[in-house]
Amino acid sequence: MVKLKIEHSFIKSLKFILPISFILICISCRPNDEDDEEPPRDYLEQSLEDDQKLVQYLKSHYYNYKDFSDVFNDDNEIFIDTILSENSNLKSLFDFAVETSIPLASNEGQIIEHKLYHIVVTEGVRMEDRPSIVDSVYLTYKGKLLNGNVFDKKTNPVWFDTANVIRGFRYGLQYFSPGNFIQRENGTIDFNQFGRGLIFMPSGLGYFNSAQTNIPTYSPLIFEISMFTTNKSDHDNDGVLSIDEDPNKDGNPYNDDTDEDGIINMYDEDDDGDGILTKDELDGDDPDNLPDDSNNDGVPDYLDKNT
Ligand SMILES: [Ca+2]
Ligand SMILES: [Ca+2]
Ligand SMILES: [Ca+2]
Ligand SMILES: [Ca+2]
Repeated sequence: MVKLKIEHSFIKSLKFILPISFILICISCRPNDEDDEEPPRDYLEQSLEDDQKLVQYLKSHYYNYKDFSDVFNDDNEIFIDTILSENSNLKSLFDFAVETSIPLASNEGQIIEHKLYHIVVTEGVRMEDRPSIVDSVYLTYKGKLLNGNVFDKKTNPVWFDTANVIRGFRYGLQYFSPGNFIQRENGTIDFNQFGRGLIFMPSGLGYFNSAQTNIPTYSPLIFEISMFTTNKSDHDNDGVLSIDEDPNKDGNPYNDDTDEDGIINMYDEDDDGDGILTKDELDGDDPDNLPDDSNNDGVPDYLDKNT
């Protein structure tokens, strides 16, 4: 089952985040409004309009699911086509799609739910290594518009830090499991039994009003992905994994800033702002791999200004 050969150097750098394709780079940072620019459309209205388009697309298209029915076939291409009267017996994408709701705050602070759809075409074997919304992933992908135009494609795998990609990609990737890999004597890496599938997102989880090369404003996006491997991130190297830098325990490390200095905990080397670095406060005198809590108040020292 040798399906993909990767140069040795790629795997040696598993711990590093290598090239990041420009197209998926952070979009939460919108360009400054310029005088001749139209004000952005209403988030809620746009999310509803996009969802209508997505559902219509999902119901009127199918993918070649029969080619993936029993065994791992890492070589098969996923293709999507229109359901016509002569093949109306086929199941549509909508029959397979799993819907999730992603809350997004508008500029006015209003929370707007955006519907994201995904289809796991092939379940990867390392389900325990699915990426969280702050981890790094090593994958190939193809990005398309609803009209079928491909706007970006990576046929050789690339590393992405999911903290730096469009939200639809960040939230969609967490459903895909990586596979196995073996390193051959000649240095190449063979990946097999990896997760593959499709992600469908409204423009609010993509680029919204910010046009990109080959992506018009307000475009819902489709991604086809293969998930080869993942790496758990600790962005600030403080010994606490980024996904665990979530003291309010809502599963989202992007909204936790214990010392309220404007730097979220996952990037903050001193989470409680007491002048002692988290890595020095985490598990000090008597290391037991559990965070110290010297005053036993349930708040670990590194998050506790009083210790
Ligand atoms: Ca950390
Ligand atoms: Ca949180
Ligand atoms: Ca902070
Ligand atoms: Ca501290």
